[in-house]
Parts: sequence; structure tokens; C-alpha cells
Amino acid sequence: MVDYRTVKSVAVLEVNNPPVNALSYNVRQGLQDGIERANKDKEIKSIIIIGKGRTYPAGADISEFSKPHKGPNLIEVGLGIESSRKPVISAIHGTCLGGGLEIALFSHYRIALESAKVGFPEVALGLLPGAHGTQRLPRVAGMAFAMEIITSGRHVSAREALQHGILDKLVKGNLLSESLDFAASLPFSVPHNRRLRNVPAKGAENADRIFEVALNKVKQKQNGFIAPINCLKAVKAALLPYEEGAKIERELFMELLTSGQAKAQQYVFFAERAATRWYVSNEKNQKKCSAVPVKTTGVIGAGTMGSGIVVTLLRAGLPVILVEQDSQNLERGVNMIKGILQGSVNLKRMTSQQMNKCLQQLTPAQSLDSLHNVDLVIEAVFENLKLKEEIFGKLDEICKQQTILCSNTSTLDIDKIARATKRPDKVIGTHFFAPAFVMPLLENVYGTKTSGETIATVMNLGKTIRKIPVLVKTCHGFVANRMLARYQTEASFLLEEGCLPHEYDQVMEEFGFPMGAFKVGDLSGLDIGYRIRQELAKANGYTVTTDTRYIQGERFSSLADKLYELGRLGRKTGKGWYKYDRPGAKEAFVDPDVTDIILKHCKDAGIIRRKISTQEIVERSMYSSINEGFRCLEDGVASKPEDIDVIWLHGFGFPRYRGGPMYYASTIGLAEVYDRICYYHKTFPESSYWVPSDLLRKLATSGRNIPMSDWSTAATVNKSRL
Ligand code: TC6
Repeated sequence: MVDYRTVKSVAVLEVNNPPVNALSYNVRQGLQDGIERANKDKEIKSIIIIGKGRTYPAGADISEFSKPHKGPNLIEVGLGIESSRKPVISAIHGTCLGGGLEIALFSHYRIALESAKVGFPEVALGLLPGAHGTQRLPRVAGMAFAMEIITSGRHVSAREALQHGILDKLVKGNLLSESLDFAASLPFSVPHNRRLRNVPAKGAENADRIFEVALNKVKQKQNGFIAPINCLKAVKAALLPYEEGAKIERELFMELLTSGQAKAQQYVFFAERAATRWYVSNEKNQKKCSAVPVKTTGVIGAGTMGSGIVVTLLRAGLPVILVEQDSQNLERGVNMIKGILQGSVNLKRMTSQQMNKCLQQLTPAQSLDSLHNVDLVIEAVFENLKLKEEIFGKLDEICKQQTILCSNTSTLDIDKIARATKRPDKVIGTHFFAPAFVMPLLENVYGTKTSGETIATVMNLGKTIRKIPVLVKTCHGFVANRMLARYQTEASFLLEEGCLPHEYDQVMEEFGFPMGAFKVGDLSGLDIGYRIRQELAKANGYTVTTDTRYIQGERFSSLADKLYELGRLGRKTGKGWYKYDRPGAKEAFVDPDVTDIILKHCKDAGIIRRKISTQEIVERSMYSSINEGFRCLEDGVASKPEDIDVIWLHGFGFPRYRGGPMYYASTIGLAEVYDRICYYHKTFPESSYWVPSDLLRKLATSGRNIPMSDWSTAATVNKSRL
């Protein structure tokens, strides 16, 4: 794990633990042994720590956090490095992160390739840099920079790190030979100030003010997370004598390590990576199927969604032909695309040159014929099956044989759309989330006949366009909207039974969502839901009016439709579930008119309102969705619970520190969740989605704590085997 070799009078400790040289037990042991050996060897004058392959160590081994501790810990290894009598140089390339950066800061000198990045991403794992990182970074980079880096977890370029004193030198070319030259230029002993414990933290004079500013920022931006606050407290402790600061860091670290948040965030780290791995069958899976190259793309529909998708593709360097029949809509779409890109330039997320390059790759067109030669088309027109079938039929005629045809439908059956073509193997859903150029999720939806090659291609495309792709099987609403429908329906019933929109939203925002369901409704527009309900009614042969209370025996709330019919479409009209200063404004105010509408609605329907507890709001919102999540596993629509969690985290802003709805259910305990679902089923028999999922029942009543990794297989095995 750590190869020891000597080059003239230098000991080179090369960490060899692919893929990212994580500081696993054997690496820590190897580093400790290597430092000792080099110090004992009279021929050795200095020591270089370097990573083999793609990177310097990218941090502690996260998979070890949940296992019993073995061997020397990172602090012991680090202190051994710092107290080495012979100068230790960290030679950095790739990503020097977390424990890796701590090892570098224990070293006496840091030299790096210009392409390297450094950072403390622990905060994303619900932790703080607990091997004295919070004590050492302020000693080289100052309090303010240390607080910013440690609470944001951002990766800092080598150039910026050099400016802030984190690195001593940048080099080009061969890192090892440059480091050997650097080693040759050093004194034989370690100067006092190269051991960072001997150096005071920088910026002590303004520490209180820096702390307050940073604290306000994290409370605003990372509300609900405990790690950023502990990070700040630990950095502030760097003002104390070294040992005292380190002791405080330890206490704050242990508080986080044992917290539910850290466990959830570490689960998310692996879930995000697991979600990109896919398996449909022995023939269709990631290992067996290769993606075809996508060099040219087309998007149909220049509305908000289509334009957002175009921006995403352009930013990834892909040329796009945007097709919209109506010239005015096309012009509006192109302007929207320009506006979004200009916004990125204003925010310094891209340069004007990059924006111009993107725009050169955009070809607006009014006819589908212009798509004849592209590799992949994404249809993003209005959610209407007939319209989509018509478009796919035409595309099948127009596009070259190899073209993959994707639909951005958020609910419709991919098999039905595929049937409109003679190439169902090349038809797939690519469900983006609004706004498509911001939201990281891409829910890819395969149909019965979609080929493994087509799946591989869109999963690959997801990565190319910097999204998190998750694969699900077709059904009405797929995973995201199928589960979300439960959540939204319960929210509307809670309004009828006693809540007001702001009361509901406050509870769910305190739970950790960035916005409650009613604020989200106002943001997306109440016309969207209205049109979907009307389309669904048409397709299924029933009518929905503002007097409808039941649809095919199922309870229904017409409150949202009442608001729609009053022209309250949300933010865009300045009125929805809330009121706004003007159309398009963001700040939502409680509107007494909405309260009146709700109260009248209840009176007319004979509903007696009551006080609803926070617990009931959370349970009904989450457990109804979770029950549906178990059904998705049961039906094979989702292949693993991690996929569902990633969909909620990146599609709906589910709080990361709770892991995702399925992980959240596991922390509550499936027996408890199942009991409550049974209770709500009994209480609300006219909402059939409260019928407990078979899979959940099996897992909850098995008498064993079945790990999440076994939930999907449990869906297919006999209860007696559980
Ligand atoms: C820390 O250091 C705390 C110390 C305090 C101690 C007191 N451990 O992301 P990729 C795996 S906390 C274990 O796809 P990329 C990953 O699961 C740690 N495994 O690659 C994946 O496995 P799979 C602070 C790890 O090129 C494979 O490596 N450090 C670790 O897109 C490839 O990963 C971090 O938080 C790890 N530390 O990005 C850094 N890292 O193939 C976390 C990766 O089986 N890592 N794996 O799915 C990253 O941010 C990225 O992996 C990257 C490379 C930027 C290093």
C-alpha cells in the first residue's frame, strides 16, 4: 500500500491504493513505518510522500468509518510526520483532499503540479477535518480562508492554494523529479516554523467578526446541517494553544461522527455512486452494454424545459439543433437560452468567450427534417401522449437509423411512445427536472424494448452533461413523480383537514426541504398541475371540476383547481397559494384571501377542520411517499433503494442529512413506519395508496433488521426466507 524506495539520499514513500489512494489502515501503517525507517537510516536526508497513479491521497477511507478502528489513526501518523527530524515533502497531484490534505499539512513542505486541487470536503460527509486540519489550515491560510474552505468543502486550484500559502511551490512536468530537486535544495534539519504547530493562526485580530460572518452564511446556505457549525467552532479554536485547539477539534469531530447526519451523508456519498451503476437483466447491464458516441443532438420544443435542456447540452460542448414550429416561440426560446447563458457569465460561472462558443453550437430550426442526421434527439413538448406519438412517428421516418429518440416526458408510458416507431429499441425517457440547467438529476426511463446500448448511451450522456443519471423502468410517473404525487396529494388533504399553506410549508422546511409543497407549486405554476389533471381525466374518460370530491372512488381535493380558476397561477401571476409583491417576485406572503378560499371550500364540503400536529404532517407527507417507494421496488420500477434516495435528493431537494426517504425510513425503523402506514390506511380508507406495500410488510414483520442492500432481493423472495 505504501512503497518505500530510496533515490540517492531521499526516501520516497509512494502511496499505492487505487482508485484514489484513500488513507486505509494499510496506508496509514505504511506511512508511519516509512517515516520511522527513513529517520533511522543515516543515509537518508529527506523524505517525499507522493501518490501513485491518478492522485495524492484523496482522503480517509470512507468505507472504514463504520468499521472497528485498526492500526494507527491519522493523527498519530501525522504527528509522526511532523516530528520527523528529516524534512518531509508532500508532492501533490490530482486531488489532495480531506485526510490527504491533513497529511500534507503535517509535512514540512508542499509542492504540487499546477493541475492539482486541494480541499477539505469532510463537511459533505457530515464531518470536519478531524486530523488537525481545522488547526493547521488557519496557520497557513488564515482564519477567513480556512472557514470558507472547510465549510464549503470546495476544491481549490493549486494556483489559489499557492496564493494562500497552502502550497510552497508549483511545478510542471515530472512531479517526482521536481520534488527530488526541491528536496536537494532544503536544509538537513527542519526549521522551527515549518512545523505548523509552532506557528500562530493568521487573522486572529478579526477572528470574532470573521466567525460571526461565516456563521450567518452557513445558517443561511446550509440550514439544518450541524457539520458546518462544528467546522467553524473548530477553526476558531485554532486561536488557542495548539494542544487545546486540537482537543476541541476532537470533541467537535466525535460529536459529528456519532451523529445521524454524518451517517446519512456518508450513505449518500456511496448511494450517488451506486445509482450510476445499472442492471436490467443478464443481457442488459452496465458491464455488458457499451454506449454509442453522441456527437450531435436535437431538442424539440423551445419552452422552459426544452430551453433548459439545450443550455445543459451546449454547456457540455454538444452541438444542438433546436426545433420549434412556431417562429415566435422559437425566438422566445433562443432568447431564453441566451439569457440563461448570460446569467452564468454575470455570475462568473463562464466567460463571454465560452458563452459565444456555446451559442455558435446552437442551430434554431422550424422543421423536424433538420434532425435527420443527429445522433440523439430529446423531445420536450407539452405532456400529451397523442402529440408525442405523432412526433416520434415522424422522427422515426426522418432520423437516420442509429438515432436515439428520447422523450422528456415526466409521466407517460415510454412503451406507448416507442410503439409509434419502428425502432422501440432506440426509444427511451430522459426526464430532466426544472430548471433543467440547474437541477442535477436525470431520471432515465427504459421501456420493455429499449436496448442495453440505448440505456448505456443515455446513462453515459448523463455523466457527459454533468447530471446524476438514475435508471428506472417505465410506468405512470416513473419513480420521481409517482412518489411525489403521494406527497402532494397528502399536502392538499392536510389543507382541507386543518393546515394552511404556510403552516404546512414551515413544517416541511423545518424537516429540511428548501421549500414546502405550496411554495414549490407557486414556483412551477398551478396551471401545470391543472393541465395534467385535465389530461389524465380525458385519457381515462372522467371529468374533474371544482366540485369533484372523489375520482373513481378515490378521495380528491379540488382546492388547487379552485385557485387555478381564479387565475392564481403562482409566482408568475403574483398570486397562488401565497401572494407576491408583483408577478415574478420571489418573496411569498401569507394571503388572507387563500385562507378564505380554503375555509369556504371546507365549509361547502362539510369538512370539520382540526389542529394538525407537526408529526402528522411529516408522517403523512413522507410515509405515503415511502410506501410508494417500496411499491416501486416491489414492481422493479426502481432497482435499489439508493436510486430512489438519489432521485429525491437531486430532484426534489430532500435534505441530504436525512439520506433520502428510503434511508430515512430505515433510521425510523421499518416496523414503526409500517405501523403508522397501517394506521393511516385505516383512517383514510378512500385513499388506496395507504394500503401498505407487500414488500414493506414483509420487511417490517420479518422480525429481523434487514439491511437496505437486501431490500430489492426481498421483493422477489418468499417471506419464509426473510
Ligand atoms: C476524511 O478524509 C476525513 C478524515 C478525518 C479523519 C480523522 N474513501 O468519485 P469517484 C471510491 S473524509 C473510500 O467515482 P472521481 C468511490 O466510492 C474523506 N472510497 O471518482 C468510487 O468507488 P466505486 C475526504 C472512495 O474521479 C471510486 O473511489 N475525502 C473515496 O469522479 C471512484 O470515485 C473525500 O471526501 C474515499 N475517500 O472523483 C473525497 N473516494 O468505483 C471523496 C472515492 O466502487 N472522493 N472513493 O463506485 C471524491 O470526492 C472523489 O472520489 C474524487 C475522484 C474527487 C477523489
